[in-house]
Amino acid sequence: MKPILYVGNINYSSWSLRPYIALRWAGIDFDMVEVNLDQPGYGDYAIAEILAFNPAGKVPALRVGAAVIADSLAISEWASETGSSLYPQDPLARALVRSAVAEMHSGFAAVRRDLSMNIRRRCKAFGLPADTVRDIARLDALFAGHRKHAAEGPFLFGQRTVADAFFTPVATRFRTYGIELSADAQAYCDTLLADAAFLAWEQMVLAQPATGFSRANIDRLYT
Ligand SMILES: N[C@@H](CCC(=O)N[C@@H](CS)C(=O)NCC(=O)O)C(=O)O
Repeated sequence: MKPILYVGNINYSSWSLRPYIALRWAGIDFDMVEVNLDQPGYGDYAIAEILAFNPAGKVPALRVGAAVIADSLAISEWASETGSSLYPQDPLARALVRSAVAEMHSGFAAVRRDLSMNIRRRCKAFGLPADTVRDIARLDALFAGHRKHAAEGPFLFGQRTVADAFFTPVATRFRTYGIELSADAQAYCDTLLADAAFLAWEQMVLAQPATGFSRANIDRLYT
């Protein structure tokens, strides 16, 4: 049986997009099941449909045989170790990739709070608080700072790595809310948004009816 990736609403679930990209890039054949997060239990990790496969009550989760890997980073690591590697060979380069991934996985709370992923949407954010402006500046510096690898390829560390899978949702947030970036950071985001794996996800989003999300304020911000 193929692994099954359980994801949240694909227009909104930034956590879900990351392992989808990593699995695709690693060349893993998998099925995907989308769970509607806009239902009772959301926010309390108590959606019954999710609890049926992940006792932590969260998506994404990857079922591999009898096992369930229940975290976007753990799934991406599994993809990289099972399929084509998504890390460079050199230990120091690997550490730098992991450092960028860890910074995303455990940080940028203000960007997550104020620039919710909404792939379909285009608007202009205004009046962003200082912590969000700081997060955006740090992401811009992180993106632009790694462009020294540009000679080896257009991704953050040249070739595709788990870091790029983790920053793809951020690139959609910046596009959705019209965030202005430095030229190098913008070029990097453009690379992520032109990638075939992301475009396949975006096609799935655009093929769905545009429904809102009643259990969060994401559709009401900046209108
Ligand atoms: N650390 C986890 C976080 C996953 C997570 O927070 N998922 C949210 C998606 S919005 C969720 O499942 N929420 C369900 C709920 O709030 O009830 C990962 O990276 O996979």
